[in-house]
Amino acid sequence: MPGLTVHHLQVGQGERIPFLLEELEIPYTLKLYQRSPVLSPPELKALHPMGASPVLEDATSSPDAPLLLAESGAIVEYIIHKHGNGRLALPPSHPNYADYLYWFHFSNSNLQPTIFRRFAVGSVTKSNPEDPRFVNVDQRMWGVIKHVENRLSQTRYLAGDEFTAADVMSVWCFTTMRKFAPFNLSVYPNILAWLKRCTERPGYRRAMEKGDPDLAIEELISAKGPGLFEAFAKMAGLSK
Ligand SMILES: N[C@@H](CCC(=O)N[C@@H](CS)C(=O)NCC(=O)O)C(=O)O
Repeated sequence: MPGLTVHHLQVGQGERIPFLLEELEIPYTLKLYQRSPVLSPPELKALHPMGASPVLEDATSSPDAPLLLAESGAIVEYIIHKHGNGRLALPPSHPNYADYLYWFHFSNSNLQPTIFRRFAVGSVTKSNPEDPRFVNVDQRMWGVIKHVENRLSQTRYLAGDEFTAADVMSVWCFTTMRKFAPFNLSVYPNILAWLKRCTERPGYRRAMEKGDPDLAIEELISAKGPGLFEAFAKMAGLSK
């Protein structure tokens, strides 16, 4: 039956989409791709001009010409409003609407780029604590992490007391993303407790079982974080 197909490059941010769909209990087909050896394989590159994961294919309206949508934030909003009756989003009438928007967008617009910039500059500068280029990105990243920690010391979830799509967007930055850009969460107890709450959810468990069964959730949510993605470590010259 034509419906939704999620194209997911394993060990990556595409995991957000099965997570959302499981939470919303919307049926979908999951098409998995393996990194080759780090980036997208040719068949995923051919799917969309950006060649990246996730990509959503929606054949519900026109089975012969399915819609293809990339960008995880856009996909999450599309699914919620087109197929989910607005569930897991907060509406403008909700007192936490602005918080919801802020934290939803924070993930891809601030958190993720800041973490990855610190990793990239760290690779070039050998994370030299006396190199101002590294000091700048390092301080910025810990500032952003502290900002999330402060938020979660006040609220159970990012947008407030309810679990929302803002959490769906952000969890991966603290879990699977650390396989590429490691950082330690030992002194961030509120982030660790939030990660535990989010990843205990049956929707997350089902999504990871289907999409990335080889990832150990206990490692992803540990303070130390998971081990590096091997092919990426090799490429970045980090393997022993
Ligand atoms: N901003 C995009 C980023 C997509 C992206 O870079 N995805 C990574 C997976 S973590 C990817 O496909 N990398 C492989 C490649 O670019 O070849 C989103 O949120 O969907």
